[in-house]
Amino acid sequence: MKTGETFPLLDHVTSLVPDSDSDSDDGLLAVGGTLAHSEGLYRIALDETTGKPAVILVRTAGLPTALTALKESLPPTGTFDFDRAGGTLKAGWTLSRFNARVSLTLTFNGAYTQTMKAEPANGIGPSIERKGSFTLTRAPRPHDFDGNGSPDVLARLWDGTLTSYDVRQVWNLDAYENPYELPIGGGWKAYDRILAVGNLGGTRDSDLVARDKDGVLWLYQGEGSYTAPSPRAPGSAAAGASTTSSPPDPTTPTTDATT
Ligand SMILES: [Ca+2]
Ligand SMILES: [Ca+2]
Repeated sequence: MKTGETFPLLDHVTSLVPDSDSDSDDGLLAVGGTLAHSEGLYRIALDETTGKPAVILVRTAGLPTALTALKESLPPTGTFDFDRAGGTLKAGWTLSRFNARVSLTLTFNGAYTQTMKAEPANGIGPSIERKGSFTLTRAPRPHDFDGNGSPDVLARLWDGTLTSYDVRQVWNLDAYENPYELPIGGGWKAYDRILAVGNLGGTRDSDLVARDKDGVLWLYQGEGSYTAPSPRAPGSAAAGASTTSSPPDPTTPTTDATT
């Protein structure tokens, strides 16, 4: 008899064979799973009481059908001491099955916000998602102007833009890759010398000193962030030079500075 009705029995099936032990001819044995009862061997047969097909778990495989995190090592929360951790940050999952798409998204906006997500590739069951935020601390490194732990090379472009190249990134480039340029800011034509002098004080990060056309030295405090050293209007002069309240007008550079 066919009624055209459909009955949800299993959420997925990997194999299906006739059930030789069944009293009727239409019993089936299925390997598959339900979100409610996990992976295993199921018997599908007509329920004598209701007259409708029903599914009974014969033997469980001990694994959930829903994507499940069996073990997890999440990114840190709060403050994370990058030096103490040996300069690595690990995050990982042991999932209940392979067919999953896993992603870890880190967003930096002063602090790091992380979203770790695992989606079932077969569409069965919900995704797993973990969210958190943390800040990284690390002792400053020499010539590390963006605070990522490796030294940087600064270059002044023809238009007076100061830009930074990270040595670690350059070092690991393949032949067909270009180095990543981190623009710091414009107006650096005003100086005929730009020197990475190490940490002169103030901030704990390495600083820059630039000399303008009048011989005035300008101190740029390193800030150890991805936008540093900020080309703010120099407010401090170094080595006993005078102080002004606005940046000098750009002049033709006489020397390109790399440090
Ligand atoms: Ca760096
Ligand atoms: Ca400093």
